[in-house]
Amino acid sequence: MLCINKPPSEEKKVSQIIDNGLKSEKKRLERIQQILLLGTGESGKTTIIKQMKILHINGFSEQEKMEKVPNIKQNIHESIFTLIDNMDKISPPVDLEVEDNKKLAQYIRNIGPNPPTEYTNEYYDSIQSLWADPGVRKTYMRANEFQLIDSAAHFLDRINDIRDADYIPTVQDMLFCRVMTVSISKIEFKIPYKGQKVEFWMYDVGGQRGERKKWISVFEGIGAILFLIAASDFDQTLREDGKTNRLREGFQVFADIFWSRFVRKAGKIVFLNKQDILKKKIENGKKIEKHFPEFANFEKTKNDYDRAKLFMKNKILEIATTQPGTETVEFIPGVDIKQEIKSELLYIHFTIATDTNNVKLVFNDVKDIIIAINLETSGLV
Ligand SMILES: Nc1nc2c(ncn2[C@@H]2O[C@H](COP(=O)(O)OP(=O)(O)O)[C@@H](O)[C@H]2O)c(=O)[nH]1
Ligand SMILES: [Mg+2]
Repeated sequence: MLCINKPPSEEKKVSQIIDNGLKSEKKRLERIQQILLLGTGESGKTTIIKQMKILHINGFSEQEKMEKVPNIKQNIHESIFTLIDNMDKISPPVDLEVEDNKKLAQYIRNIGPNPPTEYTNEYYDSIQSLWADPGVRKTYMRANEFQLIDSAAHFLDRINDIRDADYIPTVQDMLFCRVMTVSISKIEFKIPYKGQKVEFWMYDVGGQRGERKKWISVFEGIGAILFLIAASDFDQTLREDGKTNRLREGFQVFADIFWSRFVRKAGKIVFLNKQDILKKKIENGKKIEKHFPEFANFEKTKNDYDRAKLFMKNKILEIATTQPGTETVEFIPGVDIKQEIKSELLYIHFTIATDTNNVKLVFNDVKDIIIAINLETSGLV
């Protein structure tokens, strides 16, 4: 009897295609998903890295917490010194309201911008007295007129715990502790997805003007860019020059990245961050139209906070849909070849990077998007 290999039935073919598809998807999921965090200084990049450590690794060890104590104390000193130093420099100036505080303010001024070598009771008592002074509180409300770190109130409010010799930072303290990033660092973690463990590498960089030239060195192989803009920056100026509006700079840097040919294939996700501070500023009567006149007539029907959110989201969409025409690429010296730039999909989220639950929810969405983008760009879907 002759045995002939029968051609596979349609059904078998389909199941084979699905099998192959699943195998390839499985393979694709074995690929490392590389995410790059970008954004101007103090937009919240490092805080997102800390949240990944909390959510996907093992959080902070006792030792890691203890190592941050000097930085937290440094944050306290920088905060009180900046407040005291600026109260008579802003226009109109603000006075201390408690007479006895004047000599304490001088004592802090004499220490200078760097923390003291020894933290005495006199030092902590002085800070507590000064922070309670209504004049200092008024100066704090006008912090957009000078450069104050965002964690100032959090740590000045907690000075009673922090001055304790047995003080161990809480997770919240770890999230609020501000240390400027000057190098490029990477965090690795795995997330369960469709029965597999998908590996993520997330890169953190410095955001200040001088640091941005280093960004290009990490563009290679990046699947997604997570771009942070501090939405609360609308009434602040850049620490780098004390002049440029911080939010405008955030939008500008985003535009440069969005349309950069070096990261054309990477998925782009924007976090409009510091929503808690934005909301508080608006509730305190801070006006966006003072800095962005076009806000005055924007979507008058909504409440001011919702208007602000929509206004900023629209700004980003505007950037993403306003193609800067063609890009000139110099392939041969002296000969310009115009190259068409195509925009990719864009995802926008409103975030509070210091709120672990908020980041957990948002990142759950973001991770799906990143994996989907990665599957797409690898030509599978
Ligand atoms: N209240 C509040 N503070 C934030 C938020 N995101 C970041 N911060 C604080 O802002 C400061 C700068 O954040 P950081 O992550 O260091 O910014 P980076 O320069 O982009 O890395 C830190 O003190 C953070 O705790 C937020 O959404 N809300
Ligand atoms: Mg940083």
